[in-house]
Amino acid sequence: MTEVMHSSHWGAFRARREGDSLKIAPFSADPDPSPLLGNLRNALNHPARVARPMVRRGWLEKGPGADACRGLDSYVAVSWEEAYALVADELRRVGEQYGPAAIFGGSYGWSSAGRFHHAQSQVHRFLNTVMGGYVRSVNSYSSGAASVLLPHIVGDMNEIARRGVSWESIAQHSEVVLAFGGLALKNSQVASGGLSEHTERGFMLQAARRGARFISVSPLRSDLPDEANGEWLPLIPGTDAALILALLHELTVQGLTDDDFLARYTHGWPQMKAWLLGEEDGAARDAAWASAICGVPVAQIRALAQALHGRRVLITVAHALQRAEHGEQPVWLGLVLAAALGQPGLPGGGFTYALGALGHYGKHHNLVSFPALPQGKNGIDRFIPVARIADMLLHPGEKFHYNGRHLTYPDIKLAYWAGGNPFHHHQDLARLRQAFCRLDTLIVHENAWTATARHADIVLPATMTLEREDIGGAPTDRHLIAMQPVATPYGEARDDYQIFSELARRLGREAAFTEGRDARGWLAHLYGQLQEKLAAHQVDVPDFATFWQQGVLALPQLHDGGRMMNAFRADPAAHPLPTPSGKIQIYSEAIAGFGYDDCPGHPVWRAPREQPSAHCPFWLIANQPATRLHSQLDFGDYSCSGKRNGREVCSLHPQDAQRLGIADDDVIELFNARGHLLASARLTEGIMPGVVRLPTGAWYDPVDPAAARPLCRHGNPNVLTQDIGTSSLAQGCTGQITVVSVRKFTGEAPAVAAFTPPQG
Ligand SMILES: Nc1nc2c(c(=O)[nH]1)N[C@H]1C(S)=C(S)[C@@H](COP(=O)(O)OP(=O)(O)OC[C@H]3O[C@@H](n4cnc5c(=O)[nH]c(N)nc54)[C@H](O)[C@@H]3O)O[C@H]1N2
Ligand SMILES: Nc1nc2c(c(=O)[nH]1)N[C@H]1C(S)=C(S)[C@@H](COP(=O)(O)OP(=O)(O)OC[C@H]3O[C@@H](n4cnc5c(=O)[nH]c(N)nc54)[C@H](O)[C@@H]3O)O[C@H]1N2
Ligand SMILES: [Mo]
Repeated sequence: MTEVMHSSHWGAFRARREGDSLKIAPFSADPDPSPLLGNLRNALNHPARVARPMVRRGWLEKGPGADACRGLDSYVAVSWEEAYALVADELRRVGEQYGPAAIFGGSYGWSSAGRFHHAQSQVHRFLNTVMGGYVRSVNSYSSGAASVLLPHIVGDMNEIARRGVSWESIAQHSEVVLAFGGLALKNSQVASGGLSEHTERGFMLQAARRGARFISVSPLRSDLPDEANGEWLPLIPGTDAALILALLHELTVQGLTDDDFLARYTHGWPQMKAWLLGEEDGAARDAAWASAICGVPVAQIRALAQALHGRRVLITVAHALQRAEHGEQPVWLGLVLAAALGQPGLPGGGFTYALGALGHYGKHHNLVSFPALPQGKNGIDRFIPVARIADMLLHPGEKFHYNGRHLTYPDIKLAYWAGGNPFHHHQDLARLRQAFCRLDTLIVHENAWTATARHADIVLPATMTLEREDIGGAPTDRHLIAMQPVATPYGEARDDYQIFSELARRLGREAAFTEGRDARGWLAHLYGQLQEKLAAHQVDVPDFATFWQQGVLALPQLHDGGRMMNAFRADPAAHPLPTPSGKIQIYSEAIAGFGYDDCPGHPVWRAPREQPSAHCPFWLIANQPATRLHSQLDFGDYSCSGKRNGREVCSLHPQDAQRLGIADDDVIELFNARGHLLASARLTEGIMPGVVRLPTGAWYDPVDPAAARPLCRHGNPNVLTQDIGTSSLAQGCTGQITVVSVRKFTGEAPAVAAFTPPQG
């Protein structure tokens, strides 16, 4: 078969089919291609793919309704004709009986890189144009706390993340890069919509060669690549806020704060300073106080404060830190620390959010972005913060706090999911199962038999990206990619668009949904819009047919990284920040006015409700996996190469292992009040004692899904994590850290069955 151009969230590539496997060559302009491409090699015909429409037996026999059998039941294969009829009838029933406010269409998830077949965009457009709307979810699992907090205190998150300080500027100007949560290259290999050039490694090398000092504050040494030639400052998970408060205290008492900057560009430093010094409550937030909380020695805290003074310092705070209870605090404090050092708006200095967490950040923006599929109008104005899904389903009608509002959970009867995997992304999976059991109906479009598909009532087989035409592109990637198909659909799989078009027809709304276009028609239409937008800037690009044949289009970019803060520093009166004071809000009257004890008017330290104890002595870090994107293609070659005997690998310190009688490669059990799991032990000095690390993304594989404390034999950390919000302000996801107990597993370990499809 001929070679085609294609793209994924982890990179552009050329592909050719050879028998059952794919030959993949990374995009020629990519200086540091991602090994994640290896997961595509064996994906097309993997037995874990969904081959036919399937309906859960209990739902088929008893009809819609709450059912505790979800996750336990068998499936019945049906024809597409029957499947369409069942879905259309059920949508009609729920729409007529309860209205669109009983449909949850949040459908959170990353789906695939193509911008037209992007499954969330498809399901949202379908529910808007055909059903009149749906209850949506807001914010993300990625940055739930930061995206709500930052507009109160500095401005839109994008301006200090995607449009923050550029890697070029760091390579040229930064003297100290203080990275809370590190700058792991495993993370920057990924960007939503794709990235054609992986450049972070090169930029870090360049900066380090010039003499820039990288300091990674993290429980894991591997969060800073060797190229950065940096230092590792280990701290106890979840305690960065205490450390930063002590740094601020030290700078203050040593007279090392930039008081001119604080006076001119910030609001509320006096309140903050008084609190740091303990003027109100007699409790100084000094190095001794913080050391007892974060485990960093007093002398090291003092030395770090000194090292930050008088230098060009860039501070970055990884998404990970805010994916924890009170996750708002380290983000706010990172900004305050940069301000106290007088750095925001200087080349290579200041605060940039989540640098390196994704391949988007620190990059340049395209002059114009590829247009998104229009979503239509949602007639329902009800929403939840995305990670409150189980609360919503378990507590309809109950009130909750969010960003100054007192909202009510809607009463949902039907959830429609395409392109996401809640049994990957959500916390406390036993509780999530109970929540999904309350629904009348769960409809899922999937490529593969994920745990979410296994809890659904109707599973419709969706094509995967390699089986259809699309256009891949991200606002921060200068290449637009024609994603040409390399295979025909697996089994009876159909495109999400094709499925929704047929459902729309049966519900009498075909024209509203399709606007008379097929998939190719939409690609040409969206490309035409891009062409028009570029023409308005006097940029000519080839017509669609030529682009399609070329496979790649280079787009013009802006080089305006850090533009908001640079303009503000240059002239704060002419370019105020979009905050109430027009300045950096070290104190926020708006947040104070909400009256939340878990997120008061200036940043603070608040201890988490669960902490290590004799019962659960370890912190578990459940971070992003190095060998895949979330749970996508967990059955792929590269992902499987990172497992041992099919189980996910959990890292722990040799001291802890010795005490527990655990050797490298042993099967170990992690457990707490919510569940337990099996994993393979890996001993490493690169982790703090008292901390274990198990990445996310191993497909949830419970021995008994209905158990009160299920056992996942594959190693999915979300069987253990806590399902609580970051605070009343943002209600973000808190899955990154949780407390657990660890022991060696004795006896016969059950074989992993995650990739074996259910009976049907
Ligand atoms: N404990 C813990 N949990 C976490 C995190 C953490 O740090 N710790 N991180 C969180 C974060 S940041 C995120 S973003 C989430 C990610 O959570 P998700 O985005 O839900 O994870 P993915 O595995 O990317 O799920 C995408 C799903 O879409 C399917 N898919 C791909 N292409 C298509 C398509 O074309 N059509 C259809 N219908 N389906 C398709 C894939 O098979 C896959 O199952 O996880 C969160 N969960
Ligand atoms: N390979 C790969 N890359 C990815 C993804 C993936 O699934 N796979 N997912 C992408 C997505 S959607 C997102 S949102 C980003 C997420 O970006 P992040 O959330 O920043 O990524 P994580 O790997 O979860 O966490 C980064 C590091 O923070 C450290 N850390 C954890 N807790 C603490 C703490 O309390 N304090 C400090 N100082 N450090 C801590 C951990 O050691 C961890 O390795 O990653 C993106 N990149
Ligand atoms: Mo994310």
